[in-house]
Amino acid sequence: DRDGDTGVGIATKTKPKTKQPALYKVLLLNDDYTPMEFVVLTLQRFFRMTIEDATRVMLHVHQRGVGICGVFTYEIAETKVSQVIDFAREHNHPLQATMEKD
Ligand code: TYC
Repeated sequence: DRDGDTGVGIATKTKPKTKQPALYKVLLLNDDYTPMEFVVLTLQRFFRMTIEDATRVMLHVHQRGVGICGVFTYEIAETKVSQVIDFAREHNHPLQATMEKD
């Protein structure tokens, strides 16, 4: 690009900047104490799952140790992790969640 007709050029290159945001999986972790029913309720409340999907995810985590609740942008994923951990703590359950890049 050029600056008028002084012959002096100023770089004004613009970039089409529509990058996809990085995505993060929210993971639920198994433990020996949190009641299955509470895990199902948590998945329904914060991940808008049906009771069927929530039960499927809960049983997967119970059997395999870890499972995916959903995939979100960074800030949303962080919020979901906090909501799960805070909700569990309020009810004195050790349920834990974490996030990792997709
Ligand atoms: N393992 C727990 C129990 O037997 C149930 C459970 C499932 C806990 C999933 C946490 O993320 C979890 N009561």
